[in-house]
Amino acid sequence: MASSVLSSASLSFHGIHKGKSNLGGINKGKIDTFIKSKCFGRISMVAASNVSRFEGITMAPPDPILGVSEAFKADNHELKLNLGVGAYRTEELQPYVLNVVKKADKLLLEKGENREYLPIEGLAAFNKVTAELLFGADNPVMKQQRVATVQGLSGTGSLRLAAALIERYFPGAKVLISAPTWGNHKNIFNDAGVPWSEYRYYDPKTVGLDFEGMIADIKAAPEGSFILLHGCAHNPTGIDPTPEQWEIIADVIQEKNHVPFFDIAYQGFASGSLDADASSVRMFVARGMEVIAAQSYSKNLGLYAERIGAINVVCSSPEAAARVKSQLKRIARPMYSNPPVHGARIVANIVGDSTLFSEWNAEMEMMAGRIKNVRHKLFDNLSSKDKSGKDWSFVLKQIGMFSFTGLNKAQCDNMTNKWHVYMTKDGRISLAGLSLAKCEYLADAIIDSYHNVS
Ligand code: KET
Repeated sequence: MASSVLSSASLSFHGIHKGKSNLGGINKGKIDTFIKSKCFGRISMVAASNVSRFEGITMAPPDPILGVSEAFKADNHELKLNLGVGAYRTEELQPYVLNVVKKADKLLLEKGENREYLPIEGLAAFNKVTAELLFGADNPVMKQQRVATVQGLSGTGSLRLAAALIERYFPGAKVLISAPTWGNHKNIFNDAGVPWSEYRYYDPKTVGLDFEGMIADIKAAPEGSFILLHGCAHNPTGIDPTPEQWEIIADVIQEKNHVPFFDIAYQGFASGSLDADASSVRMFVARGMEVIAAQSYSKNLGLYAERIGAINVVCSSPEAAARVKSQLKRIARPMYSNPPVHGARIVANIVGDSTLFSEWNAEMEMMAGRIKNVRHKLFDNLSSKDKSGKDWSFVLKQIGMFSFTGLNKAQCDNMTNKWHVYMTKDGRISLAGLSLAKCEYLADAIIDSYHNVS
């Protein structure tokens, strides 16, 4: 304590520095008296000017998703359940590090690679495999070098780069986002200064897709708009278009000369298959369309904190792709200079090694399978416990990490305040944070909130 008083004092007051060596045996009370007596004038001066320059800055609200985890931590109730953030948990509700990631980590440690800066665009080996995973290694766009791929700070950072590109090179162009969508999309486009509006997506009556509304709104958007689409496992609704509906969406986007802009944060997590989950993106590319796609490895490899993902822009010529890539680098450089290396090496090593790659696929299937199991158990519990005759089958129709319960804000508040179930206020629950053992408790909480809170 005494030394911290001394060192902080010595930082602020040059005069004390000299005295420091003479104070070896003095206790804290004496030091305080010493500081006050020697420097009283100076201290009161500091206090007088102690009105913060930041006085006008108001308190920001908690983040609607990540803020839920903070509230969860602060609750001491033994039955508490965190179904807020989309992060995979084991059946014991513990965070999960994939075995294949542990293996890749060990190999990287053995190799003892250096920590030099990456190039602005990221690790070349990562950029190659990430585009191949998304589009397919034998996709002609890869051979024709028509894809500009830049490693980003996971899905969020990659979306942000694309947003900056749109703001700079398509001034005034609008991004259309689904209603509802992942909460951070609006923040990303707002901060990048990109105007956005919503297209209809979710129909509360059917707890399904409002396909007609979606098509009408995309048709009505100004020509050349950017249409943000969730590649698979739509967040927060868990409702994806069917393959036939995807084709119609692509028809309309093509007719209107819009640009499809995919956010694909759950590849492999929706169905358990990387290829199946990329089929929407690949279908658009196969039509010869120019496509933007932001990828994330937070969920499918559990690399949440490594911040690893990529932005891909499929262009109609290799020359355009090279120019787009150069401009993405130009945007990244003053934002964060260059991306982190560790997650990129993990992905590149896993995808580049056939044994590790198949192990990854098996673990992804296991994770997707666990989520499907709790989805079924939750549905069974809801159906058997709720005697009102309400149809809960929508839970089974949804896909991916989430279930959109249809609970309103007051009902969600009841889930948290009465039942200690933490979830986002839009009615979304992360099934990845649920165990089979907790399904019955959750069903009780949902039934109570649905029927007893209006
Ligand atoms: N897109 C979507 C659709 C998405 O759900 C997330 C994360 C991201 C992008 C970005 O993830 P990143 O870790 O930046 O690669 N969603 C979960 C976490 C979050 O909100 O940040 C969630 O919805 O809970």
